[in-house]
Amino acid sequence: QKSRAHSVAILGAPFSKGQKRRGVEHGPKAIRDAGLVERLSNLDYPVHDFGDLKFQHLEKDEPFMHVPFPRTVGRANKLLAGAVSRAIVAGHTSVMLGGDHSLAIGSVAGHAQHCPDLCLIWVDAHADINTPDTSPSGNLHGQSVAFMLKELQDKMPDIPGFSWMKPFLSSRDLVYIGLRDVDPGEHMILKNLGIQYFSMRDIDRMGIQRVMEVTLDHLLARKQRPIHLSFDIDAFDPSLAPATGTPVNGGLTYREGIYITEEIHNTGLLSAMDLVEVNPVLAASQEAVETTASLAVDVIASSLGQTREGAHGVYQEVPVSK
Ligand code: B3U
Ligand code: MN
Ligand code: MN
Repeated sequence: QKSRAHSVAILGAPFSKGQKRRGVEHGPKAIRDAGLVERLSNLDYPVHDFGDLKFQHLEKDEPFMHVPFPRTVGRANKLLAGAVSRAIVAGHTSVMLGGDHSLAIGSVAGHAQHCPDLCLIWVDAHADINTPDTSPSGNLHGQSVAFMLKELQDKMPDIPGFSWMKPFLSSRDLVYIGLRDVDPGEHMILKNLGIQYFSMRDIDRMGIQRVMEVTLDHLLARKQRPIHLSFDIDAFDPSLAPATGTPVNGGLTYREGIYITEEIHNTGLLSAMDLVEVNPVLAASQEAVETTASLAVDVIASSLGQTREGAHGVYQEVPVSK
């Protein structure tokens, strides 16, 4: 097996101000309740659950343009960046449980502090690459990637709350998988910057096996480097992940999603990941919550080495009683 034996740090990020619906702050609890730590303990490295980050509530946080809660989101991400960065320095693979996808700003920024050559795989129905000027909603969870990209620096205004960070990622170091709801301004940016992406149509056409081959080749062919996986649960079809804020029909199948994470694990280069947008409050039933949260656990476990073919663990040979 190629994967380095590693310890895992779980960081809960109960935060929802990157968008306007309530409930996504309960994502970390739902994912833990679905048995995350227990499932990861079946893999062969230590798991440290560092609990939930405590985000501050800001009394005064006026919108910037039509962007709500800018200082609150900026402050939360600064805190998260510090926590992820410390987890990486301590030698852990960082697993951030969201919360909404604006948290990827801090998670990837914190990872990049110690792994400046990292690459980013963004699995999502959405591109989350709006700038405040292209965003139809103003919501920061639809703008996370725009904060990271060096090439968009001159398109991004100075948003209050974000002076702690500078763009750190090149557009060639990013690949999207699962897109099917992309705003016009986002499509312009994807095309303009020549960003590698695989929409659901591309997956239909090429198959997930080829998509992963091209993805990993695009990011790793020149050199091996740390991978950050940012996984939005709404990449899956809503029939599999109903408990999320902005479900979009025609998403990943279970097998496509797990194949993505198995392939990422098999590189041995996964260094940090996010699992975001599980919203237990928006689900129609408790069963819908459990389906979604248990899918999130499968995604995380598979990213960290759980295999569908099984594993023989401690066995060196077939045991026989004499
Ligand atoms: N692209 C839209 C919608 C959206 C983005 N991310 C989610 N929804 N989850 C926006 O608001 O930027
Ligand atoms: Mn997203
Ligand atoms: Mn999404």
